Amino acid sequence: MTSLRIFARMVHKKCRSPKYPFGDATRLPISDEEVPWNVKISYNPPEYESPGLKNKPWADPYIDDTYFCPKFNFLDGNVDRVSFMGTYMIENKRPLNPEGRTGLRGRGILGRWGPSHAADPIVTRWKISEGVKEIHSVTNLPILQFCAIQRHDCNEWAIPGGFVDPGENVSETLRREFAEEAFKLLETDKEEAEKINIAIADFFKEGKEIYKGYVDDPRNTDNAWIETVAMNFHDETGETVGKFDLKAGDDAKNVLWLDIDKNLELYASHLSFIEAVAKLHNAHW
Ligand code: RP5
Repeated sequence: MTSLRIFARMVHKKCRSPKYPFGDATRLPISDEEVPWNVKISYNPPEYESPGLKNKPWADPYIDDTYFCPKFNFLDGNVDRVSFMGTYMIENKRPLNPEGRTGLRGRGILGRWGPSHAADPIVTRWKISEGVKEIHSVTNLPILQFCAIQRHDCNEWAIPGGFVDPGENVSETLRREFAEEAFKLLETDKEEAEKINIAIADFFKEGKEIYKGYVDDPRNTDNAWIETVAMNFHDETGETVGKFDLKAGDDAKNVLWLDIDKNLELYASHLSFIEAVAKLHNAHW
């Protein structure tokens, strides 16, 4: 599995917007030039830790708890604390965001100190009109669609991704998240769920890795951030996964096949993954 190498390293922006998306935390404003840790500035940002993380089985303890001895930069039991971005620095027991300052200390709403690993299934099919691929009038290229969800927390449209459970294989996370968020499989009647499960299981065997690395997610902080593996699963005929009715699962408000276009506004850095997929299929962008 090798990712497409078209991603230029960008300064993170979505995780620097003044208001943290949860709680009442606000970030210290910093300029693009002040983001890298090696640029010396006087820096004293606020700290935020969501009170909801306390005693959650999927979350790390508070960083200063004496019994909490995480092995940052290593596989720590079944918790993966290795970053796709290389070895990250530790300062005052806290891991430092490999992409630099965000204007907020602490781990915010994220369960892990350091990297939280996610997986993003980009499921695509062609837009078909009257039995043929629809061609875009400006670019003269066929229009690709991807299965998108509308997030409950911010109403933005996104890839139906999710966090990798400790010890879980990424390919299992990709399939599980898609089934839960786009097909509401946990609540679908048994017979229909069985049909969908079989179709998805086969379909998810053939994927192309699009991206592996840091996500510019609004929940990131100086000490906690999201990384993902984004994979494309393409239904060329629209006859496998593309033919089932989509149904938004618990984590989603809505789900639909969204036409891919460079003017879409998507959550976090998801648009850059979608651009790579459009180019991979020589589709309209
Ligand atoms: C994003 O957060 C990742 O790319 C992934 O799509 C998502 C995982 O978080 P939840 O959707 O589970 O909140 O940055």
